[in-house]
Amino acid sequence: MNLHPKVRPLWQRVPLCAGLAGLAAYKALRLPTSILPRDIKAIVRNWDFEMFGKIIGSGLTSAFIDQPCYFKAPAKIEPKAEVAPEYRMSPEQLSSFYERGFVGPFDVFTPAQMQDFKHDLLAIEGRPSATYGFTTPRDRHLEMPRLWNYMRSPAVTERIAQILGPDLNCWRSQIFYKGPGSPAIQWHQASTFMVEDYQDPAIFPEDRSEIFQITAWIAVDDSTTENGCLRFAARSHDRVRPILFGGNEGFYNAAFRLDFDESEAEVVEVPCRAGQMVLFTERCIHGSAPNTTDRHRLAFNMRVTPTNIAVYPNKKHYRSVYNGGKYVLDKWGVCSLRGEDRHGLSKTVSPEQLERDGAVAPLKRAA
Ligand SMILES: O=C(O)CCC(=O)C(=O)O
Ligand SMILES: [Fe+2]
Repeated sequence: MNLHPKVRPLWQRVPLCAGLAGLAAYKALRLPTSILPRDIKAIVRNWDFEMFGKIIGSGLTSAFIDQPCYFKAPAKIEPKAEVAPEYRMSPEQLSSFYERGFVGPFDVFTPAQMQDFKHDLLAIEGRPSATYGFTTPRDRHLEMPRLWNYMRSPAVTERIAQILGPDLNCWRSQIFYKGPGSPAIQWHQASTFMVEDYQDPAIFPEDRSEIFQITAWIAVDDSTTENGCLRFAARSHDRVRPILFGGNEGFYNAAFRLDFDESEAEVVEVPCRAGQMVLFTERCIHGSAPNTTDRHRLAFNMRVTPTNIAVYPNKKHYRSVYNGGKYVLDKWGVCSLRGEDRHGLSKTVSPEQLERDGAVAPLKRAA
């Protein structure tokens, strides 16, 4: 699938649908996939029959771009880890997370800490990544001990542990620099992050209907209605929606529209002061409004899984539809955020490396 899926003329759609039906049959018959070309192999292996059904049934006008999942609320809502009293979520906060798909904001750092940290983040943001070799907002914690130290601070990890359990890996982080006047980040959601390159999932949960991934988003600047704070379609984490072809809304480098009606949703804006954190499941539809101010809005996020989930197993590289670029995974690894990784399913980066000053030159303080 390309970045801007358009509705094709009928004479193209008919044979393409027939081809896809052939691939669905190939999958149903469990024929060997190793002999297939790369792109075809990814479809046969990673698409489930609901994905085939959607694209074929819609006559190539709609498709799932991530693996479908249906959220199953836990029978009993209780914290999955014991934490110190100061980090305990109230029963209302915990229930609100499961019911609405997000919770927060929580105070995790002081505005003064973030005001100081901001200079370092801005300095590194424009430099080529030591991990990937090109400028990208992703995974700068692998070369920036100060960022890693914020990410693993108990105010962050102890809250995530109550949702995901005691043993946690962080598999990705991202800096979100939203420049003055920059456009909205459109409504989006993800399940296993197949949405990244439309080929392979990034994470492999045993049961997709559980909460197997949490995003922690931390404001470095105050985020407001005017500069594009986060917004959520509450309760939309019940399922992953397909996209409609022919949409022209921008989501970074991609253009698509979720099959989702904003006017029927309960849209909740979550302004945060600098140093506050919001936790959400990436399958809750979310985005952020345009920045209508003349100042940037800076934030970072981190994506966390329990250690029983493999991330990029046997994968050498992936392409990001959204950020652009080929991410070679030689220097990437998950980082143990809390507890112990007894499963060892993913490549890891050692704590020693994370605490060591990265390969980048010393940071100059911006004026
Ligand atoms: O910072 C933003 O505006 C969007 C963040 C987001 O989509 C995410 O953290 O998953
Ligand atoms: Fe997102």
